[in-house]
Amino acid sequence: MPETALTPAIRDEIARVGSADIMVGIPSYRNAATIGHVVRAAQAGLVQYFPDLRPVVVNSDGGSADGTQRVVVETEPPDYVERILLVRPRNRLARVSLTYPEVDGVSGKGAALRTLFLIARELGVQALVVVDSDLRSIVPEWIELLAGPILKGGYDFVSPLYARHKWDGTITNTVTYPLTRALYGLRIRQPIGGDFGVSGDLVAAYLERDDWDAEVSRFGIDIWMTTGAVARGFAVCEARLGAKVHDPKDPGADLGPMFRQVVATALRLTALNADRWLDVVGSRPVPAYGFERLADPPPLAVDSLRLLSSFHDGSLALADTWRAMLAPATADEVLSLAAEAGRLVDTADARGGHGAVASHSPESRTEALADLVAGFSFPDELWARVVYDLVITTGTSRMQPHAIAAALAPVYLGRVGSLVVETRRMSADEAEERVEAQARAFERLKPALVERWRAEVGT
Ligand SMILES: Nc1nc2c(ncn2[C@@H]2O[C@H](COP(=O)(O)OP(=O)(O)O)[C@@H](O)[C@H]2O)c(=O)[nH]1
Ligand SMILES: [Mg+2]
Repeated sequence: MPETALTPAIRDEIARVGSADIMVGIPSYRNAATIGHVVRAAQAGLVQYFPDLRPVVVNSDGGSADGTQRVVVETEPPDYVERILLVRPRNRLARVSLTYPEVDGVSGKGAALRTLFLIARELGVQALVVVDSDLRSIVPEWIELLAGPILKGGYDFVSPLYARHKWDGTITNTVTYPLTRALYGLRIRQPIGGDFGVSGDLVAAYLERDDWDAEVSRFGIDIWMTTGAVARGFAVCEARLGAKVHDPKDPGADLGPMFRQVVATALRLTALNADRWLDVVGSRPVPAYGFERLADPPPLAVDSLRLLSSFHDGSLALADTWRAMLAPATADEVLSLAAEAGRLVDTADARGGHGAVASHSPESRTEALADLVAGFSFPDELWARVVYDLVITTGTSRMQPHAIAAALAPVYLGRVGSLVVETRRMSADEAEERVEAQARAFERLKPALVERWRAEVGT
Protein backbone atom coordinates (compact mmCIF):
# COMPACT_ATOMS: atom_id res chain seq x y z
CA MET A 1 0.00 0.00 0.00
CA PRO A 2 1.51 3.37 -0.94
CA GLU A 3 2.36 5.88 1.72
CA THR A 4 0.36 9.05 1.34
CA ALA A 5 0.68 11.29 4.31
CA LEU A 6 -1.80 14.10 3.90
CA THR A 7 -0.02 17.37 4.48
CA PRO A 8 -0.89 19.50 7.54
CA ALA A 9 -2.47 22.05 5.20
CA ILE A 10 -4.80 19.38 3.79
CA ARG A 11 -5.62 18.10 7.29
CA ASP A 12 -6.56 21.66 8.27
CA GLU A 13 -8.89 21.92 5.29
CA ILE A 14 -10.53 18.60 6.16
CA ALA A 15 -11.03 19.80 9.73
CA ARG A 16 -12.52 23.08 8.47
CA VAL A 17 -15.06 21.28 6.26
CA GLY A 18 -15.76 18.58 8.87
CA SER A 19 -17.99 16.26 6.91
CA ALA A 20 -19.90 16.19 3.63
CA ASP A 21 -22.41 14.06 1.73
CA ILE A 22 -21.37 14.78 -1.83
CA MET A 23 -18.04 15.91 -3.23
CA VAL A 24 -16.85 17.01 -6.63
CA GLY A 25 -13.11 16.44 -7.04
CA ILE A 26 -11.15 18.19 -9.78
CA PRO A 27 -7.56 17.12 -10.50
CA SER A 28 -5.49 19.76 -12.26
CA TYR A 29 -2.09 20.60 -13.58
CA ARG A 30 -1.66 23.85 -15.49
CA ASN A 31 -5.32 24.32 -16.33
CA ALA A 32 -5.72 28.01 -15.46
CA ALA A 33 -7.33 28.71 -18.82
CA THR A 34 -10.14 26.20 -18.41
CA ILE A 35 -10.67 25.21 -14.77
CA GLY A 36 -12.81 28.26 -13.88
CA HIS A 37 -15.66 27.00 -16.02
CA VAL A 38 -15.39 23.50 -14.52
CA VAL A 39 -15.52 24.89 -10.96
CA ARG A 40 -18.55 27.04 -11.80
CA ALA A 41 -20.36 24.09 -13.36
CA ALA A 42 -19.55 21.85 -10.40
CA GLN A 43 -20.79 24.40 -7.88
CA ALA A 44 -23.94 25.10 -9.84
CA GLY A 45 -24.64 21.39 -10.21
CA LEU A 46 -24.31 20.77 -6.48
CA VAL A 47 -26.45 23.75 -5.50
CA GLN A 48 -29.12 23.15 -8.12
CA TYR A 49 -29.51 19.38 -7.90
CA PHE A 50 -28.56 18.56 -4.32
CA PRO A 51 -29.83 21.48 -2.22
CA ASP A 52 -30.51 19.25 0.79
CA LEU A 53 -27.07 17.63 0.97
CA ARG A 54 -23.81 18.93 2.41
CA PRO A 55 -21.67 19.60 -0.67
CA VAL A 56 -17.97 20.28 -1.18
CA VAL A 57 -15.80 21.03 -4.20
CA VAL A 58 -12.13 20.04 -3.92
CA ASN A 59 -9.43 20.93 -6.43
CA SER A 60 -6.33 18.72 -6.18
CA ASP A 61 -3.52 20.47 -8.02
CA GLY A 62 -0.02 19.36 -8.99
CA GLY A 63 1.68 22.61 -8.03
CA SER A 64 0.84 24.45 -11.25
CA ALA A 65 2.83 27.65 -11.80
CA ASP A 66 0.21 29.10 -14.15
CA GLY A 67 -2.19 30.24 -11.44
CA THR A 68 -4.60 27.29 -11.67
CA GLN A 69 -5.28 27.33 -7.93
CA ARG A 70 -5.75 31.09 -7.89
CA VAL A 71 -8.40 30.75 -10.60
CA VAL A 72 -10.20 28.17 -8.44
CA VAL A 73 -10.30 30.31 -5.31
CA GLU A 74 -11.21 33.43 -7.27
CA THR A 75 -14.08 31.80 -9.18
CA GLU A 76 -17.44 33.31 -8.19
CA PRO A 77 -18.37 32.02 -4.73
CA PRO A 78 -21.31 29.73 -4.01
CA ASP A 79 -23.64 32.65 -3.13
CA TYR A 80 -23.28 33.84 -6.71
CA VAL A 81 -24.57 30.47 -7.86
CA GLU A 82 -27.47 30.67 -5.42
CA ARG A 83 -28.35 34.10 -6.78
CA ILE A 84 -28.26 33.20 -10.47
CA LEU A 85 -30.09 29.92 -9.98
CA LEU A 86 -32.61 31.20 -7.41
CA VAL A 87 -31.94 28.25 -5.12
CA ARG A 88 -31.70 28.35 -1.35
CA PRO A 89 -29.68 25.30 -0.40
CA ARG A 90 -29.96 23.96 3.12
CA ASN A 91 -26.18 23.86 3.54
CA ARG A 92 -23.41 26.18 2.50
CA LEU A 93 -21.19 24.76 -0.21
CA ALA A 94 -17.56 24.38 0.89
CA ARG A 95 -14.71 24.92 -1.55
CA VAL A 96 -11.11 23.78 -1.21
CA SER A 97 -8.07 24.07 -3.46
CA LEU A 98 -4.93 22.24 -2.39
CA THR A 99 -1.59 20.97 -3.63
CA TYR A 100 -1.57 17.19 -3.36
CA PRO A 101 1.47 15.28 -2.03
CA GLU A 102 3.35 12.86 -4.28
CA VAL A 103 2.61 9.16 -3.89
CA ASP A 104 5.86 7.24 -3.40
CA GLY A 105 7.70 10.09 -5.08
CA VAL A 106 5.39 10.25 -8.10
CA SER A 107 2.98 13.01 -9.06
CA GLY A 108 0.35 12.89 -11.77
CA LYS A 109 -3.37 12.61 -12.28
CA GLY A 110 -3.60 9.43 -10.20
CA ALA A 111 -1.72 10.97 -7.29
CA ALA A 112 -4.16 13.89 -7.44
CA LEU A 113 -7.06 11.44 -7.28
CA ARG A 114 -5.58 9.49 -4.40
CA THR A 115 -5.67 12.65 -2.30
CA LEU A 116 -9.28 13.18 -3.39
CA PHE A 117 -10.15 9.62 -2.30
CA LEU A 118 -8.52 10.17 1.10
CA ILE A 119 -10.41 13.42 1.60
CA ALA A 120 -13.70 11.84 0.48
CA ARG A 121 -13.22 9.05 3.01
CA GLU A 122 -12.31 11.47 5.81
CA LEU A 123 -15.37 13.61 5.08
CA GLY A 124 -17.60 10.54 4.89
CA VAL A 125 -19.12 11.36 1.50
CA GLN A 126 -21.70 9.06 -0.07
CA ALA A 127 -20.86 10.10 -3.61
CA LEU A 128 -17.65 11.40 -5.13
CA VAL A 129 -17.77 12.87 -8.63
CA VAL A 130 -14.47 13.49 -10.41
CA VAL A 131 -14.27 15.67 -13.50
CA ASP A 132 -11.33 16.82 -15.62
CA SER A 133 -10.22 20.44 -15.47
CA ASP A 134 -9.81 20.92 -19.22
CA LEU A 135 -13.50 20.36 -20.01
CA ARG A 136 -15.31 22.91 -22.12
CA SER A 137 -18.58 21.04 -22.43
CA ILE A 138 -19.36 20.35 -18.77
CA VAL A 139 -22.72 21.72 -17.58
CA PRO A 140 -24.22 21.64 -14.06
CA GLU A 141 -26.35 18.65 -15.00
CA TRP A 142 -23.25 16.47 -15.30
CA ILE A 143 -22.99 16.49 -11.52
CA GLU A 144 -26.51 15.12 -11.24
CA LEU A 145 -25.89 12.58 -13.99
CA LEU A 146 -22.74 11.27 -12.32
CA ALA A 147 -23.93 11.35 -8.70
CA GLY A 148 -27.63 10.59 -9.18
CA PRO A 149 -27.20 6.88 -9.95
CA ILE A 150 -25.22 6.49 -6.73
CA LEU A 151 -27.48 8.49 -4.45
CA LYS A 152 -30.81 7.45 -6.01
CA GLY A 153 -30.05 4.18 -7.78
CA GLY A 154 -27.67 2.36 -5.47
CA TYR A 155 -24.86 2.17 -8.04
CA ASP A 156 -21.21 2.26 -7.01
CA PHE A 157 -19.56 3.36 -10.23
CA VAL A 158 -20.89 5.67 -12.92
CA SER A 159 -18.92 5.69 -16.14
CA PRO A 160 -19.33 8.50 -18.68
CA LEU A 161 -20.96 8.11 -22.06
CA TYR A 162 -20.15 10.90 -24.47
CA ALA A 163 -20.40 11.83 -28.09
CA ARG A 164 -16.75 12.25 -29.07
CA HIS A 165 -15.24 13.08 -32.41
CA LYS A 166 -14.53 9.86 -34.31
CA TRP A 167 -10.77 10.44 -33.90
CA ASP A 168 -10.80 11.53 -30.26
CA GLY A 169 -10.30 8.84 -27.64
CA THR A 170 -8.10 6.51 -29.69
CA ILE A 171 -6.65 4.64 -26.68
CA THR A 172 -10.21 4.04 -25.54
CA ASN A 173 -11.43 2.92 -28.94
CA THR A 174 -8.56 0.56 -29.75
CA VAL A 175 -7.62 -0.85 -26.35
CA THR A 176 -9.56 -0.11 -23.20
CA TYR A 177 -13.08 -0.42 -24.58
CA PRO A 178 -12.67 -3.68 -26.54
CA LEU A 179 -10.46 -5.25 -23.87
CA THR A 180 -12.68 -4.38 -20.89
CA ARG A 181 -15.74 -5.54 -22.79
CA ALA A 182 -14.28 -8.86 -23.93
CA LEU A 183 -12.59 -9.69 -20.62
CA TYR A 184 -15.24 -8.73 -18.08
CA GLY A 185 -18.30 -8.93 -20.31
CA LEU A 186 -19.54 -5.38 -19.71
CA ARG A 187 -19.88 -2.91 -22.56
CA ILE A 188 -18.44 0.13 -20.86
CA ARG A 189 -17.79 2.49 -23.73
CA GLN A 190 -15.53 5.01 -21.97
CA PRO A 191 -13.47 3.17 -19.36
CA ILE A 192 -10.89 5.98 -19.25
CA GLY A 193 -13.19 8.93 -19.90
CA GLY A 194 -11.95 10.72 -16.80
CA ASP A 195 -15.35 11.89 -15.54
CA PHE A 196 -16.74 9.40 -13.05
CA GLY A 197 -19.10 8.96 -10.14
CA VAL A 198 -17.87 6.74 -7.28
CA SER A 199 -19.76 5.64 -4.16
CA GLY A 200 -18.26 6.07 -0.69
CA ASP A 201 -18.03 2.27 -0.44
CA LEU A 202 -16.03 2.03 -3.64
CA VAL A 203 -13.73 4.87 -2.55
CA ALA A 204 -12.99 2.89 0.61
CA ALA A 205 -12.36 -0.25 -1.44
CA TYR A 206 -9.95 1.64 -3.71
CA LEU A 207 -7.97 2.82 -0.69
CA GLU A 208 -7.74 -0.69 0.72
CA ARG A 209 -6.18 -2.19 -2.38
CA ASP A 210 -2.48 -2.90 -2.32
CA ASP A 211 -1.71 -2.75 -6.04
CA TRP A 212 -1.23 0.99 -6.47
CA ASP A 213 1.92 1.66 -8.48
CA ALA A 214 3.67 4.53 -10.27
CA GLU A 215 1.54 4.13 -13.40
CA VAL A 216 -1.65 4.37 -11.35
CA SER A 217 -0.31 7.64 -9.92
CA ARG A 218 -0.20 8.94 -13.49
CA PHE A 219 -2.67 8.22 -16.30
CA GLY A 220 -3.12 4.56 -15.29
CA ILE A 221 -5.67 5.79 -12.72
CA ASP A 222 -8.76 5.74 -14.95
CA ILE A 223 -8.47 2.15 -16.15
CA TRP A 224 -7.46 1.14 -12.61
CA MET A 225 -10.69 2.66 -11.23
CA THR A 226 -12.93 1.17 -13.90
CA THR A 227 -11.35 -2.27 -13.77
CA GLY A 228 -11.41 -2.19 -9.98
CA ALA A 229 -15.14 -1.56 -10.03
CA VAL A 230 -15.95 -4.07 -12.76
CA ALA A 231 -13.71 -6.93 -11.69
CA ARG A 232 -14.85 -6.80 -8.06
CA GLY A 233 -18.52 -6.89 -8.93
CA PHE A 234 -19.49 -3.36 -7.91
CA ALA A 235 -22.73 -2.09 -9.46
CA VAL A 236 -21.80 -0.18 -12.60
CA CYS A 237 -23.82 2.05 -14.92
CA GLU A 238 -23.20 4.72 -17.52
CA ALA A 239 -24.40 8.33 -17.64
CA ARG A 240 -25.16 10.10 -20.91
CA LEU A 241 -23.27 13.35 -20.76
CA GLY A 242 -23.53 14.64 -24.32
CA ALA A 243 -20.40 15.91 -26.06
CA LYS A 244 -16.94 15.76 -24.55
CA VAL A 245 -15.06 18.86 -25.57
CA HIS A 246 -11.64 19.28 -23.98
CA ASP A 247 -8.03 20.13 -24.86
CA PRO A 248 -7.57 17.87 -27.86
CA LYS A 249 -4.54 15.68 -28.48
CA ASP A 250 -3.17 14.30 -31.71
CA PRO A 251 -2.55 10.57 -31.12
CA GLY A 252 0.71 10.72 -33.11
CA ALA A 253 2.04 13.71 -31.22
CA ASP A 254 0.79 13.94 -27.63
CA LEU A 255 -0.31 10.57 -26.38
CA GLY A 256 2.92 8.61 -25.91
CA PRO A 257 3.32 8.67 -22.11
CA MET A 258 -0.42 8.36 -21.55
CA PHE A 259 -0.57 5.34 -23.86
CA ARG A 260 2.24 3.59 -21.99
CA GLN A 261 0.73 4.29 -18.59
CA VAL A 262 -2.79 3.21 -19.54
CA VAL A 263 -1.76 0.09 -21.44
CA ALA A 264 0.81 -1.02 -18.87
CA THR A 265 -1.88 -0.73 -16.19
CA ALA A 266 -4.48 -2.54 -18.31
CA LEU A 267 -2.07 -5.44 -18.97
CA ARG A 268 -0.95 -5.67 -15.36
CA LEU A 269 -4.55 -5.76 -14.13
CA THR A 270 -5.50 -8.34 -16.75
CA ALA A 271 -2.85 -10.70 -15.39
CA LEU A 272 -3.83 -9.89 -11.81
CA ASN A 273 -7.55 -10.48 -12.38
CA ALA A 274 -7.41 -13.69 -14.43
CA ASP A 275 -9.81 -15.40 -12.03
CA ARG A 276 -12.34 -12.64 -12.78
CA TRP A 277 -12.35 -12.94 -16.58
CA LEU A 278 -11.41 -16.47 -17.58
CA ASP A 279 -14.96 -17.74 -17.20
CA VAL A 280 -16.77 -14.74 -18.66
CA VAL A 281 -18.45 -15.45 -21.99
CA GLY A 282 -19.88 -12.78 -24.30
CA SER A 283 -20.86 -9.31 -23.13
CA ARG A 284 -23.87 -7.26 -22.18
CA PRO A 285 -24.68 -3.56 -22.08
CA VAL A 286 -24.74 -1.78 -18.74
CA PRO A 287 -27.70 0.42 -17.75
CA ALA A 288 -27.42 3.96 -19.08
CA TYR A 289 -28.77 6.90 -17.08
CA GLY A 290 -29.90 10.23 -18.44
CA PHE A 291 -31.69 11.69 -21.41
CA GLU A 292 -30.29 10.91 -24.86
CA ARG A 293 -28.76 13.96 -26.49
CA LEU A 294 -27.88 15.04 -29.95
CA ALA A 295 -24.36 16.31 -29.84
CA ASP A 296 -21.87 17.36 -32.43
CA PRO A 297 -18.33 17.41 -31.09
CA PRO A 298 -15.91 19.78 -32.84
CA PRO A 299 -13.63 18.47 -35.61
CA LEU A 300 -10.22 17.12 -34.77
CA ALA A 301 -7.25 17.02 -37.13
CA VAL A 302 -5.13 13.89 -37.14
CA ASP A 303 -1.98 13.49 -39.22
CA SER A 304 -2.31 10.00 -40.65
CA LEU A 305 0.91 10.19 -42.66
CA ARG A 306 2.83 10.76 -39.47
CA LEU A 307 1.05 7.83 -37.82
CA LEU A 308 2.06 5.44 -40.59
CA SER A 309 5.56 6.84 -40.60
CA SER A 310 5.89 6.25 -36.81
CA PHE A 311 4.64 2.69 -37.31
CA HIS A 312 7.30 2.06 -39.92
CA ASP A 313 10.09 3.75 -37.91
CA GLY A 314 9.07 1.69 -34.90
CA SER A 315 9.43 -1.51 -36.89
CA LEU A 316 13.02 -0.60 -37.76
CA ALA A 317 13.97 -0.03 -34.15
CA LEU A 318 11.83 -2.67 -32.45
CA ALA A 319 11.49 -5.68 -34.76
CA ASP A 320 13.30 -7.97 -32.32
CA THR A 321 11.21 -6.80 -29.40
CA TRP A 322 8.02 -7.31 -31.40
CA ARG A 323 9.14 -10.83 -32.21
CA ALA A 324 9.82 -11.44 -28.52
CA MET A 325 6.43 -10.20 -27.32
CA LEU A 326 4.13 -11.43 -30.13
CA ALA A 327 3.35 -14.89 -31.44
CA PRO A 328 5.47 -15.63 -34.54
CA ALA A 329 2.59 -15.36 -37.02
CA THR A 330 1.34 -12.12 -35.45
CA ALA A 331 4.83 -10.59 -35.57
CA ASP A 332 5.22 -11.54 -39.24
CA GLU A 333 1.95 -9.90 -40.20
CA VAL A 334 2.64 -6.76 -38.17
CA LEU A 335 6.12 -6.39 -39.67
CA SER A 336 4.87 -6.79 -43.19
CA LEU A 337 2.15 -4.16 -42.58
CA ALA A 338 4.82 -1.82 -41.18
CA ALA A 339 6.92 -2.35 -44.31
CA GLU A 340 3.89 -1.52 -46.42
CA ALA A 341 3.30 1.63 -44.34
CA GLY A 342 6.92 2.61 -44.98
CA ARG A 343 6.51 2.16 -48.74
CA LEU A 344 3.37 4.30 -48.74
CA VAL A 345 5.07 7.08 -46.82
CA ASP A 346 7.99 6.99 -49.28
CA THR A 347 5.62 7.17 -52.22
CA ALA A 348 3.77 10.08 -50.66
CA ASP A 349 7.07 11.86 -50.10
CA ALA A 350 8.25 11.17 -53.63
CA ARG A 351 5.00 12.38 -55.12
CA GLY A 352 4.83 15.68 -53.38
CA GLY A 353 8.44 15.99 -52.35
CA HIS A 354 8.73 15.65 -48.61
CA GLY A 355 8.47 19.38 -48.03
CA ALA A 356 5.41 19.69 -50.22
CA VAL A 357 3.49 16.96 -48.41
CA ALA A 358 4.73 18.10 -45.04
CA SER A 359 3.62 21.64 -45.68
CA HIS A 360 0.00 20.70 -46.26
CA SER A 361 -2.56 20.70 -43.50
CA PRO A 362 -3.14 17.37 -41.70
CA GLU A 363 -6.51 17.05 -43.47
CA SER A 364 -5.05 17.46 -46.94
CA ARG A 365 -2.20 15.13 -46.01
CA THR A 366 -4.77 12.55 -44.96
CA GLU A 367 -6.61 13.08 -48.24
CA ALA A 368 -3.41 12.84 -50.28
CA LEU A 369 -2.40 9.73 -48.42
CA ALA A 370 -5.89 8.29 -48.65
CA ASP A 371 -5.62 8.13 -52.43
CA LEU A 372 -2.45 6.14 -52.04
CA VAL A 373 -3.51 3.90 -49.23
CA ALA A 374 -6.97 2.81 -50.30
CA GLY A 375 -5.79 -0.76 -49.79
CA PHE A 376 -3.93 -0.25 -46.50
CA SER A 377 -5.72 -1.83 -43.63
CA PHE A 378 -4.69 -3.12 -40.24
CA PRO A 379 -7.36 -5.80 -39.80
CA ASP A 380 -9.47 -5.95 -36.62
CA GLU A 381 -8.56 -9.55 -35.94
CA LEU A 382 -4.85 -8.89 -36.28
CA TRP A 383 -5.11 -6.04 -33.79
CA ALA A 384 -7.05 -8.23 -31.35
CA ARG A 385 -4.40 -10.94 -31.70
CA VAL A 386 -1.67 -8.37 -30.98
CA VAL A 387 -3.37 -7.28 -27.77
CA TYR A 388 -4.08 -10.85 -26.67
CA ASP A 389 -0.51 -11.96 -27.40
CA LEU A 390 0.56 -9.21 -25.04
CA VAL A 391 -1.84 -10.43 -22.37
CA ILE A 392 -0.12 -13.82 -22.58
CA THR A 393 3.36 -12.27 -22.58
CA THR A 394 2.40 -10.34 -19.44
CA GLY A 395 0.92 -13.44 -17.82
CA THR A 396 4.05 -15.48 -18.38
CA SER A 397 6.17 -12.59 -17.05
CA ARG A 398 8.42 -12.74 -20.08
CA MET A 399 8.38 -8.91 -20.20
CA GLN A 400 7.24 -6.19 -17.86
CA PRO A 401 3.95 -4.44 -18.74
CA HIS A 402 5.65 -1.08 -19.06
CA ALA A 403 8.22 -2.40 -21.56
CA ILE A 404 5.47 -4.14 -23.53
CA ALA A 405 3.35 -1.00 -23.64
CA ALA A 406 6.31 1.10 -24.81
CA ALA A 407 7.10 -1.35 -27.62
CA LEU A 408 3.43 -1.57 -28.59
CA ALA A 409 3.06 2.20 -29.05
CA PRO A 410 4.20 2.34 -32.72
CA VAL A 411 1.98 -0.64 -33.58
CA TYR A 412 -0.93 1.21 -32.01
CA LEU A 413 -0.08 4.27 -34.13
CA GLY A 414 -0.26 2.05 -37.21
CA ARG A 415 -3.61 0.72 -36.08
CA VAL A 416 -4.91 4.26 -35.50
CA GLY A 417 -3.53 5.39 -38.86
CA SER A 418 -5.47 2.62 -40.54
CA LEU A 419 -8.68 3.56 -38.70
CA VAL A 420 -8.27 7.25 -39.54
CA VAL A 421 -7.84 6.54 -43.23
CA GLU A 422 -10.70 4.03 -43.29
CA THR A 423 -13.13 6.32 -41.47
CA ARG A 424 -12.17 9.60 -43.14
CA ARG A 425 -15.43 9.88 -45.07
CA MET A 426 -17.60 8.20 -42.45
CA SER A 427 -20.22 9.78 -40.25
CA ALA A 428 -19.83 9.49 -36.48
CA ASP A 429 -22.32 6.59 -36.45
CA GLU A 430 -20.52 4.72 -39.19
CA ALA A 431 -17.17 5.17 -37.43
CA GLU A 432 -18.80 3.96 -34.21
CA GLU A 433 -19.88 0.80 -36.00
CA ARG A 434 -16.22 0.20 -36.88
CA VAL A 435 -15.36 0.37 -33.18
CA GLU A 436 -18.16 -2.08 -32.44
CA ALA A 437 -16.96 -4.47 -35.16
CA GLN A 438 -13.51 -4.39 -33.59
CA ALA A 439 -14.98 -5.11 -30.15
CA ARG A 440 -16.81 -8.11 -31.59
CA ALA A 441 -13.49 -9.35 -32.99
CA PHE A 442 -12.03 -9.19 -29.47
CA GLU A 443 -14.97 -11.24 -28.21
CA ARG A 444 -14.69 -13.78 -31.02
CA LEU A 445 -11.04 -14.40 -30.23
CA LYS A 446 -11.50 -14.53 -26.48
CA PRO A 447 -12.00 -18.33 -26.26
CA ALA A 448 -8.59 -18.76 -27.93
CA LEU A 449 -7.08 -16.35 -25.40
CA VAL A 450 -8.60 -18.28 -22.51
CA GLU A 451 -7.30 -21.54 -23.90
CA ARG A 452 -3.79 -20.15 -24.31
CA TRP A 453 -3.86 -18.59 -20.85
CA ARG A 454 -4.84 -21.91 -19.28
CA ALA A 455 -2.13 -23.75 -21.23
CA GLU A 456 0.70 -21.26 -20.85
CA VAL A 457 -0.01 -19.37 -17.63
CA GLY A 458 -2.38 -21.51 -15.57
CA THR A 459 -5.83 -20.98 -14.17
N1 LIG B 1 -2.91 16.95 -10.56
C1 LIG B 1 -2.56 16.56 -11.77
N2 LIG B 1 -3.52 16.48 -12.68
C2 LIG B 1 -3.17 16.11 -13.90
C3 LIG B 1 -1.84 15.82 -14.27
N3 LIG B 1 -1.84 15.49 -15.56
C4 LIG B 1 -3.13 15.59 -15.97
N4 LIG B 1 -3.92 15.96 -14.98
C5 LIG B 1 -5.35 16.20 -15.00
O1 LIG B 1 -5.99 15.07 -15.49
C6 LIG B 1 -7.09 15.44 -16.29
C7 LIG B 1 -7.01 14.74 -17.61
O2 LIG B 1 -5.85 15.14 -18.28
P1 LIG B 1 -5.83 15.37 -19.83
O3 LIG B 1 -4.45 15.78 -20.17
O4 LIG B 1 -6.93 16.30 -20.21
O5 LIG B 1 -6.10 13.89 -20.36
P2 LIG B 1 -7.19 13.30 -21.39
O6 LIG B 1 -8.32 14.23 -21.52
O7 LIG B 1 -7.58 12.00 -20.76
O8 LIG B 1 -6.43 13.12 -22.66
C8 LIG B 1 -7.06 16.97 -16.36
O9 LIG B 1 -7.97 17.44 -15.39
C9 LIG B 1 -5.66 17.31 -15.97
O10 LIG B 1 -5.57 18.54 -15.33
C10 LIG B 1 -0.84 15.92 -13.27
O11 LIG B 1 0.34 15.67 -13.51
N5 LIG B 1 -1.27 16.29 -12.05
MG1 LIG C 1 -8.56 16.17 -21.46
